[in-house]
Amino acid sequence: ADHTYLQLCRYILENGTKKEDRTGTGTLSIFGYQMRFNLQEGFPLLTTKRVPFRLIASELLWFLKGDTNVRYLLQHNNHIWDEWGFQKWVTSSDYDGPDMTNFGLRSQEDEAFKAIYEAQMQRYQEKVLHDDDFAALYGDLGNVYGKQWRSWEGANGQTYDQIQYIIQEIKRNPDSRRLVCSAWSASDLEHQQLPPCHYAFQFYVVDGKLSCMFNMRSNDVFLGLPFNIASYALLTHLIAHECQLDVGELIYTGADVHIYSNHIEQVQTQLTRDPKKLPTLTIKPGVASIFDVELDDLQLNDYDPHPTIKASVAV
Ligand code: THF
Repeated sequence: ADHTYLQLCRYILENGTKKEDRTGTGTLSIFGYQMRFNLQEGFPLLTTKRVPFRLIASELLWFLKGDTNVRYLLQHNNHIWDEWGFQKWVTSSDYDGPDMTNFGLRSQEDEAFKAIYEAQMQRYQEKVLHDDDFAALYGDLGNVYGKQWRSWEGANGQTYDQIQYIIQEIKRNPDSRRLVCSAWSASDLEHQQLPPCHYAFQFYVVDGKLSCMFNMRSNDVFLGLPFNIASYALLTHLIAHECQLDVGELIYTGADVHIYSNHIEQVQTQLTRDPKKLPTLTIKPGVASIFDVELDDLQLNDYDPHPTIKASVAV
């Protein structure tokens, strides 16, 4: 997995074009790229830097519950979505603190501002955790993955559980070519904090093995992609487990695939490291439905990565 990933990093450094972006950070970007990971070779959690599996697992379980409120993530000490809920609060008329315009960039450039921002962020987290009304308003990220996957709203007002449909179909008709889940909704774009980056995925069954292809419209290669690969690998393992199949291949298809300009040094450091043996994943036997899986049911074995490499997320 590391080799395939590092090859993409090298390709972007050599062939990427400087491109401005929504966040104002600037990127090196390419358009269109595919990677394949054989899930029989191990669980594709990168070893050339430490990738926090606990955060990937709690985020995926959050999606699978159909939850869209960051309260669940905060309760599991997972902060990867905080900035998006925070943004919703500080741009609302309820917000009464110091000006937070463009907080993502400013907190990286201005130490004094960073301290003020962190105090407000802490206030935000406390309120989401302990104030139900606040959490309902500003912890909820709207129509993000959990909603789209588990309770897609049709034009007729009915809701559709795309994950349940996929599982039923795999059991009933594994040859199906409709094992698709879409998170992209044209009619939702104006209400979404952040339209889905991984916007669709599809399963495929052959020779008793379950494969998955996922599509990304936009991909932050240094921070996001290692999470995305592991997350879809975990989803494939969970669905295979429930359908009593082995795991096959994980296929990634990316469109605007980019390295943020403030991640280049980190990528270069990672490129100097030698990949190690991949870990393996065990799912506790006896968990019948993927909707009942808890964090403790998932065990990652023999993960011995190179150290963490720190970087700031663009908001
Ligand atoms: N926005 C951007 N700019 N990049 C993304 O990867 C991204 N996501 C989600 C939504 N918007 C995005 C959020 N996913 C980290 C990882 C995944 C994220 C957001 C942040 C991150 O900072 N990871 C750190 C560890 C963080 C920690 O320990 O708390 C890391 O080193 O991996 C793409 O889905």
